[in-house]
Amino acid sequence: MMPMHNSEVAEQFRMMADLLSIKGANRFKIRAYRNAAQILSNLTDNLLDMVNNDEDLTKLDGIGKELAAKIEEMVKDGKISALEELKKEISPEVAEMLTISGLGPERVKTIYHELNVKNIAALKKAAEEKKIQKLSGLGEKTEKTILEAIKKREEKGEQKRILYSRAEEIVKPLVEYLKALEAIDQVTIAGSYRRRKSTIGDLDILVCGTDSEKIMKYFNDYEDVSQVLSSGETKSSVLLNDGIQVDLRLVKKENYGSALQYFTGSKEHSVKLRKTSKEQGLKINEYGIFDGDERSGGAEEKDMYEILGLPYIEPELRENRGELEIKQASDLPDLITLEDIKGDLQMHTDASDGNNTMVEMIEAAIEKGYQYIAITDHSKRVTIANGLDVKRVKKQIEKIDKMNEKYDDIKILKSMEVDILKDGSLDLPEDILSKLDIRICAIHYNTNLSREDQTKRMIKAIENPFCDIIAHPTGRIILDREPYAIDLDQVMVAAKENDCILEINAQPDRLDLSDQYIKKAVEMNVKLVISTDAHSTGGLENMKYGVYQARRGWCSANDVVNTLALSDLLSLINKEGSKS
Ligand code: DGT
Ligand code: ZN
Ligand code: CA
Ligand code: CA
Repeated sequence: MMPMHNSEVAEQFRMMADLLSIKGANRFKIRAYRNAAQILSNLTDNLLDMVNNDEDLTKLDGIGKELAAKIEEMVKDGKISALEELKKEISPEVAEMLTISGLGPERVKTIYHELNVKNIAALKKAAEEKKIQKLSGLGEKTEKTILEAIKKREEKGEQKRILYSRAEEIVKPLVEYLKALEAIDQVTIAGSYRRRKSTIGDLDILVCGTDSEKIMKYFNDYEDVSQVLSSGETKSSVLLNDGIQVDLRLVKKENYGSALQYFTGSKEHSVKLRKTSKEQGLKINEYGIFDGDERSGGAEEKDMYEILGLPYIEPELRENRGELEIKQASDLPDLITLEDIKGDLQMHTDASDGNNTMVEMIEAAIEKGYQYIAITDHSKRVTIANGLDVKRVKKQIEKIDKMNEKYDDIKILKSMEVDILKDGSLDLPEDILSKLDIRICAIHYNTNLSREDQTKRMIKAIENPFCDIIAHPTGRIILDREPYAIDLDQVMVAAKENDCILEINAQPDRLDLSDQYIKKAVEMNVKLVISTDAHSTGGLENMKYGVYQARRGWCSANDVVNTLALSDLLSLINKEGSKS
């Protein structure tokens, strides 16, 4: 269940004002939206809560009936129909021109209407062709400012990143396509994709093969390529239709290992590796590892580490976070794999906001070979997800008891995703919490508390003897929503002291905890769990993304509780139950 932030509503209002101003609408109307956006950004009450509690929104400064209705629409439907209509008329890309310094709504309006310039790329072209200076109210100086601003923006690399899971969808058919060509012997995706970063800037593909011309032409002809940026004998760069860049490099078989090491990165890791080799009087580059003029290796990637006396470093660890300071392979973590996972401890059914029935979720989990799952529907506070009140939780408990009688192959744990209320207390009473096998607690509302208050609230929940797991600890949505303000270092200390388990939420746009904090948790010996938070049977497949993230955080199987056999998991939880 995704909490709605005030800032999201404010953002929609701002967009509304921008588009209306480019359209040339009534300036009072435009100002009303801008004012409202400003007010909502600074509001301490949560709009979602207000709507859910049927509070009168018009009591807020600057919010009249019309805007109140739009806020409700946004909270309930996730969008504002008037804005959607407006976007059909004027694309948000037109509004993006407003972010170029020197351009306000008046000027964007003129450029759009006079030159039919609809995005920043077209704006740049028009400026280069000196068309902007001819427009009334613009002139040569503004044109120059615009061009400079666009160039600066390009240098800063306003490159859009995509989720790892999206990159995976792009990579699969592309790799198949490449492998189908006989002239290509070997294909590997390097770069951040191989390191399994949560987001990917561009894709870096290494191939080995015989006929350069043929291979490059074949790659450039791939049906999803929209533009060939550059193409030479050993490298070709293209843009795919959705704007993602792919760099293909053709390397010689004898250099494959060194090239793979080089193009896997990270840059910081490789810089450090080069320094290490220098200290030993050796030289490394994408063509191999050299002692003077003599090549000591590079056909295999492991050469690049072995010859330097280092253990092989898994790609997920190559971020220069201490991995190259470790000299013994046995001191590196034995990274967790998907096969280590024995169960899934967060999923929803149609009792709250899931799409599948309990039976469907159970059977899908059996299919995956799990020993156990926890059914974790939302508690009553999360009204928007049809959260369960005490009466419905009791029914759910009975239902799970029956399921356990019916299914021998799997244990279904009685659980709930219990909302952590604003004051840090839990959304269900103790007598019902005590009837559950395991309790997952999470923040969904009041996400804009101060850092101090949010931290206190979370720690209070962690100190509650009924809190076994904290789900999605920061609430981030990658590429979309920042984590709420919280001091995770303090949270982890509290988790450690109270034997509370922290979740690595495996949804590819959450991956919450982040890799850096997972690594800290591992160092502190805070227990972790990888859960899919599935809202459908298909959602159970996301487990692998959580595992990748855990590997990036240096996790071995024994850092993660859902690698335990059921009996061990239960005794761990029960030990916690008696912690206070
Ligand atoms: P991304 O694409 O932003 O998600 O991240 P990467 O790591 O894939 O970075 P990218 O695509 O710029 O470069 C791919 C790899 O090539 C990178 O991980 C390491 C290597 N590389 C690129 N530039 C340099 C460099 O200046 N020095 C070294 N040592 N390696 C580099
Ligand atoms: Zn949740
Ligand atoms: Ca890349
Ligand atoms: Ca690249």
